Amino acid sequence: MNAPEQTSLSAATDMRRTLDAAAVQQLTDRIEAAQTGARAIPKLTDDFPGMTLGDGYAVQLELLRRWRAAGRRQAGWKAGLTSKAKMVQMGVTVPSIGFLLADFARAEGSTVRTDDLVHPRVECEVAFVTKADLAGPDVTRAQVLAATDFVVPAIEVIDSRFSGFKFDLPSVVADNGSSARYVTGGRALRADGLELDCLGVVLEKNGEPVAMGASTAVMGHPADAVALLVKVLHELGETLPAGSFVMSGGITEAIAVKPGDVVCARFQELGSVAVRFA
Ligand code: OOG
Ligand code: MG
Repeated sequence: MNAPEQTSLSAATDMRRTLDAAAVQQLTDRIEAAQTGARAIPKLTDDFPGMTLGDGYAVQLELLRRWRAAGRRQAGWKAGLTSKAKMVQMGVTVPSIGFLLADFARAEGSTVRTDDLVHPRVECEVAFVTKADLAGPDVTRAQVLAATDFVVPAIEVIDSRFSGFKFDLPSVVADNGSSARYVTGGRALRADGLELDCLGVVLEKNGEPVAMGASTAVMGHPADAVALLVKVLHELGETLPAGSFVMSGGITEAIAVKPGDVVCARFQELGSVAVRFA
């Protein structure tokens, strides 16, 4: 397998902004309406071609602020576009992060509705739960692992709110990294007993293998994606508190799902996670 395309961390964390406060509010209105109404909209850069990564995060953080003010609880964060398979599929070469609300979670083995989603896709990911705070621009893989309480296998259900699932980096960041639902399952295990950088995974849809890979595809080691996430948070003036749930990014390309599909992600060591769509 080829090494993941190397991306510059400074490129991922240049937070210069061009939008004024009114434009951030207007774009957050658009994203919030599209997410709540499960409606596809044109990507934001069609109207705001000068939009930067920093502008995208300004919209994302305003969306988070609104939803927390409405009483929704944050479970943690996700890193996305952290594997070459994902980058190639989406045509984006820089990883990004998004927030995860507790109410995005669905139970393993449950049936996930699709009528409140636009065009869902599934991804298999290694998720982390932390037991110590992580903060700053230079967190290492070892520090992430020391701060990890356990890892758990997960399926993320992503759902871009942009027409045709087509976007660029500022737009997808504003859309909270296409976050929609997530399902954990399998076995929660301590990281120190695992070779976390070489866990195989098979993604099955309706009993057929549709994608397969290994965790090394995520930046060489999924903990490095968590370190990248902490760096981006630092640039945004945030930290990763103990007790956070963190998804490290899809190992393979994402697979489209429709009502009636059953998806199972089978991870080496970590067990499997299954979910049905209706
Ligand atoms: C962006 C979200 C990417 C991942 O794991 O790479 C992501 C997208 O592809 O829509 O969640
Ligand atoms: Mg993902």
